[in-house]
Amino acid sequence: MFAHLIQDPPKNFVEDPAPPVVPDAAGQLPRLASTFTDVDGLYYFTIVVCIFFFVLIAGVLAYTVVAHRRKTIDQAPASNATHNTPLEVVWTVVPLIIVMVMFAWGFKGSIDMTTVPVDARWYKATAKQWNWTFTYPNSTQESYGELWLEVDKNAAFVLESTDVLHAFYMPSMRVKRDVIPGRNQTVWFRPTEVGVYHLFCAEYCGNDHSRMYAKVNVVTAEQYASKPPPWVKWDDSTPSAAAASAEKQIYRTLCLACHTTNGAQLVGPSWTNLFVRQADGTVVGAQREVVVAGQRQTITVDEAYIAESIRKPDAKKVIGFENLPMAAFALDDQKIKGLVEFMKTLAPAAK
Ligand code: HEC
Ligand SMILES: [Cu+2]
Repeated sequence: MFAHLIQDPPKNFVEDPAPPVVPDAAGQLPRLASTFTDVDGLYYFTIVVCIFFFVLIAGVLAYTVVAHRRKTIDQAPASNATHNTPLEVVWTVVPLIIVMVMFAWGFKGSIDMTTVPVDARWYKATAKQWNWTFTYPNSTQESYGELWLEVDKNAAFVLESTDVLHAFYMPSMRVKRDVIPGRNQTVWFRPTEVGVYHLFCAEYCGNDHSRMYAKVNVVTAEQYASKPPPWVKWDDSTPSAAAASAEKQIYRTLCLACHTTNGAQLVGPSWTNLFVRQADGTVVGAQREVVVAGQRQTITVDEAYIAESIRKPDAKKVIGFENLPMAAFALDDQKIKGLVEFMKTLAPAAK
């Protein structure tokens, strides 16, 4: 009866995430790289204090209930004491001291995390529903949904939100900081091990909050200097595969909620049949049935059609999807070219 309401979740919303992180014996995510060792110390201190007092208080309580219970119906109370001042002072002052230790420890940690060392490289992380964009130091180059950092170099972030509250959360680095619209928050850390790490949004920010994911690559100095593809600016002499791989980031973060790369249909058509690979290996545009101002037309897919579909989605609506929405995206020519190269890599062989 409700079958029509059940939809398969998009299967490829994160095409290529970082490898899963296995919690350690204490159920904690392993601390893979961080300058902030205090976070774990305070966590374990708090857990030990909680367990100690739970056992102590529950033990005394259980013992008293059993040992001092009324054994006959007419047994008189053994004591009429209403309070005990020394005991009350002890159970107020001791927890106060413990809580002040936790406060001081946590406060120091939060100050450390936001006091950026002078030699840090500054990145900008822009959060919006529901993706992350990164801008690199002294550069206008951006990457989407994926970030590159150099190992053993302090990385500082200006955190910017263009819409609602988000939070920048990297469990392996032991950092979490709210991203607040209209206010520039900062956070920093030093990645100390080469690897691939997760970055999550940790502040509920709407429908696709759980998909607000970015992959963080911590690479060696040589790899960082060579500027990995999605980060470097490319030009017409760049091999098409490199251009495709550069702008695939856009697909991963902006388009995959509605378009798949495996033929499955979500809100919009899959991208697998936009181009066709011919027997000689050349890739040509496929035929497309569209509605233009109420008229049915057959067109051949080319870069201009793709650009128009992105910048003015309502100009030509694909048959079968006439009533489905796509928001316009203001992407520049270079990004659209890269996306076209990426779409071409999905072309099936001609029959
Ligand atoms: C909210 C869902 C949604 C998102 C997000 C979305 N699209 Fe679309 N897209 C659609 C729908 C629906 C259509 C079909 C109707 C039409 O032609 O406008 C479509 C059509 C297209 C077409 C024409 C496809 C064809 O088969 O002829 C292209 C190209 C396209 N989108 C590119 C993109 C790109 C690039 C992005 C990311 C920057 C994107 N879309 C993000 C929903 C979406
Ligand atoms: Cu968010």
